[in-house]
Amino acid sequence: MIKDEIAALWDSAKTEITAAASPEALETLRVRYLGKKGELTAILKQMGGLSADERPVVGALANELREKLETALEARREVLAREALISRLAAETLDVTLPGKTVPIGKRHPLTTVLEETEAIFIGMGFTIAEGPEIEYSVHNFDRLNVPAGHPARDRQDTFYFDDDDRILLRPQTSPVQVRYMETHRPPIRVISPGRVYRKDEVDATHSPLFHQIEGLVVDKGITMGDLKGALNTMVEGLYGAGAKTRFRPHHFPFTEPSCEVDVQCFECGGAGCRVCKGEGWIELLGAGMVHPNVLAGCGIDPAVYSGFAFGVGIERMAMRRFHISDMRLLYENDLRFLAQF
Ligand code: 2U9
Repeated sequence: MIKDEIAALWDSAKTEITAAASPEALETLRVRYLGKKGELTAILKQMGGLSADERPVVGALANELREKLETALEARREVLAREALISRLAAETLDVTLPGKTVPIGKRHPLTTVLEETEAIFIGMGFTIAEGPEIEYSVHNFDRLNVPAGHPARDRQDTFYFDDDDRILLRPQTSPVQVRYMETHRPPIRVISPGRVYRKDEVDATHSPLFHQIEGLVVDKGITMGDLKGALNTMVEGLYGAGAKTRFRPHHFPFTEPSCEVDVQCFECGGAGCRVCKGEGWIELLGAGMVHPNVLAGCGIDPAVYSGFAFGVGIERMAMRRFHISDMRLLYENDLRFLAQF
C-alpha cells in the first residue's frame, strides 16, 4: 500500500538524516529522497493507479512527507553548520594575552669574533684579505716555502696527504695562499690570509686536526724587522689593549730568516706570573720573521730589490686566551649552552 510506503520512507529517512555527518552526506540524502529520480518521486508515479477518492488523500500524505523531509534536512544542515562553526572557532582561538614567541637571536662564534677583530686591525693598516684552496699542492705548501724534501714538517705523521707520492695535501698552514698571491701579484704586497688548516693531531684540550690560522705577508722595498714589530705591536694593542707589551724571542722557521716568536705580557697578572701564564708572566702568541730570500725568489720576486715580513697566529689560541676557554673542543661542539656565553 502506498500509505505504508510513505510511512516506511519517513521512518528510514528521518533516521538517516539525523545521522548525516556532513553537508555532502546530507545532500546525497536530499537527492535520494527529493530528487527527480528520488524515492518520493517514485511513490508519486504510482498515484496514477489510485481511485478518484483515494488520490487526494495520498496526495496530501505525499506533500506532508515532502515538507517533513525538507524540514528535517534543513534542521540537520543547521546543526552541522553550527558544529562546524564551533569547531572552527575553537581551532582558531587566539589568546592575545599569551606572551609573544621570541625568536632566539644567534650569537657570533668566539672564533669569528677574534678573526673579524684581527682582520679589522690589519685592514686598518692597509692589508687586503687573500684566500686560497684548502686542498693544496705540496709544491705551494713546502717547496715554495723553502721546506726541503725530507724536512720533518712534510712527514705523513703531521700532514694529511691525498696521494701516495705526497703531492696533494690538506694545507697545514695558510702560507700557500700568500705563495699563490706572490706568484700572481707584484709588490707592494700587504695581505692577510685567514682560514682552516689541517694537521695530524689527536684531539685534546689544546689540539684539533682542524684549526684556524691567520697569516700576514708584507713585501715591498726596504721592509725591515722594525716594520714587522710595528705591525705586530699594533695587532696586539688592538686585541689586548693599548698598554699590552710584547716580547720578541729568536726562533727558526724555514720560510723566514731571521725568525722570532712573539709573546704578549700576561693580561691576568701584568707579568708577575699566575695560573694563566703558568708563572711565566708572558704568553706565547705567534710566530713571525723576515721572508726568506729563497721564498721571494721562488715566487719570482727579486730578493736583492724587495724584502718582506710574515707572521702566523692560531685563531683558537687567541680565542681561548681572550675568552678564558680551557678546552679547544668546546669551540667545535656547537653546544649552545657554551656558545651563548659570548
Ligand atoms: C710566506 C712566507 C712566510 C708565516 C709564518 C709562522 C711564522 C708561525 C704558526 C703560529 C701558530 C702557525 O697557527 S700556528 O700553529 N706560524 O709561527 N708563520 S712565519 O710565514 C710565511 C708565510 C707565507 C710566503
